[in-house]
Amino acid sequence: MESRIQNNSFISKVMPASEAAALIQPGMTVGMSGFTGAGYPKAVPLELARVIEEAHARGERFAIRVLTGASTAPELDGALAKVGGIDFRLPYQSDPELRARINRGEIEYMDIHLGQVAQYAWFGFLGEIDLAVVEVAGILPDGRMIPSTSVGNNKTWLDLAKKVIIEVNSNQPAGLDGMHDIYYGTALPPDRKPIPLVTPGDRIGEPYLRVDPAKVVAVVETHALDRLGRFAPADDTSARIAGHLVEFFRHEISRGRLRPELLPLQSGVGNIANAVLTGLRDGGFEGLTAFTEVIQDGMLDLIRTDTMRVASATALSLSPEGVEEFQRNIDHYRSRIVLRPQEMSNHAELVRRLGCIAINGMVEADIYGNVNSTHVAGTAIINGIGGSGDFARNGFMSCFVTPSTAKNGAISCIVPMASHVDHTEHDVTVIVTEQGLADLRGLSPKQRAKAVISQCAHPDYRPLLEDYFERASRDSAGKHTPHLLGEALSWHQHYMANGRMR
Ligand code: 0RQ
Repeated sequence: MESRIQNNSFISKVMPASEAAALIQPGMTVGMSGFTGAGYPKAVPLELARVIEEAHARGERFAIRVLTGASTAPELDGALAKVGGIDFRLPYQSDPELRARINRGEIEYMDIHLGQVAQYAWFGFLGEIDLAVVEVAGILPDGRMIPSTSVGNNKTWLDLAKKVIIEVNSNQPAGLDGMHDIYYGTALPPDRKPIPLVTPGDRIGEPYLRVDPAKVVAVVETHALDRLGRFAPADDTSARIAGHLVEFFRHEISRGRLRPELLPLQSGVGNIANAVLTGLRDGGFEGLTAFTEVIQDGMLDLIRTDTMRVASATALSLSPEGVEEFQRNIDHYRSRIVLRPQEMSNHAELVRRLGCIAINGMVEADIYGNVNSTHVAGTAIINGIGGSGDFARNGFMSCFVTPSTAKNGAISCIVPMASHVDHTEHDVTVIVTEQGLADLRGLSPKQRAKAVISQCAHPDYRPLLEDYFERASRDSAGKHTPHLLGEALSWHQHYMANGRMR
């Protein structure tokens, strides 16, 4: 383990996780590492949950504000939520325990674009950051740190926090050294300069994270795996969605609007996004690039097979088999993968300059192309907007994918009016379900409605949507975006009352 902590000042601060956790006080705002189940602290939050539980047993109030990169794992979000230890949380979560408490109204959760978290912290919008708890893969003799399997907001937490706890995880591969690119050239308005990145693989910073050693109050050694998810094998629905997109890309190439190597891909989380990447591999594409947030198994496979030349992201989110493959060929992946802070991976300036093709999952879309990525029936959050908005608004084109129905057909994912809007009709260019693909570019609202209903709706719901649109077009007060306001959300109401939309 000594070899992972090569700086004497850091060695002198090594202590058990329980002692480090005791440094965290009620009411603190704590910036933690972690992005889509990778690179989160694995020991201190668990010990903190124990401290909080004991405090509650004594009748003392103890909760903190938790800021992260994105979702973490049961050892962090799950453990702290379970003991009532989180007052406020941002920006993205996927833990069942945390989600349940947010939806019961017990935890305040701010759902915010992942690309904006760091600048909000720097602007002072999130208050003071009392403490950072950050996992790294190692500490160099000069005190710089080798980042872990995610970078997320770590640079910002380390820079802004008053005190810092470092977890050094010797289970993370040593070969991560050299894979990261930490850009220290950010500034606040009005002093910002252009970010000098013009292709996805550019390295514009340095491979290591810096921290003021005087702020480091504890170093904790761990040896634990990231949360490793599994992906469902592509089924007929996801394969059909992938097929429609691949056909669309081919069509765009034939019309001269895309090159054969496409443009840098951004691919969201989830099984369908993963299946689309597999579809691209099988579709014979070559020389692809990615400028995205998360590298899932599907993208790793594209890199392994040389279908993809280079991928920029802020985190890896792999299955156990994916991790095995990553570690086995880490030198190959280090020459193809760049991991950056999420303020860079999701930066509006860069996404727009590179012209990313954004592909993200969604909960529902309405007939006019407004997309709900986050809330069931408008009120219960699933995960959060994540980075989908950073890419949807700023990318070259923005594709949203979903099966046409959910819950065994009880729900139509194409509805008259979205019950919550994360991506407005102005930011959505393509909607895809297993039924087909609606290309919304250059269309007015009524033209979009016809395309979405005819191409994307499930046959069980299509006649109902046609009927709604026809009556709205006749009876709506305004005829630009026709709606029957008393009826627009009735499908959701029906679902809440009867467990099905029809
Ligand atoms: O619930 O598992 O209980 O059955 O939502 O749905 O079809 O498995 O799809 O895994 O691709 O997730 C939008 C959640 C889709 C994801 C969302 C229910 C459905 C199921 C999951 P069950 P699927 P996916 C970059 C980009 C926002 C963040 C983002 C997401 C569950 O894509 O979180 O894009 N996106 N980040 O049954 C009620 C509907 C429903 C529905 C699906 N209309 N009504 N429930 N479900 N449609 C990455 C990051 O930012 C980190």
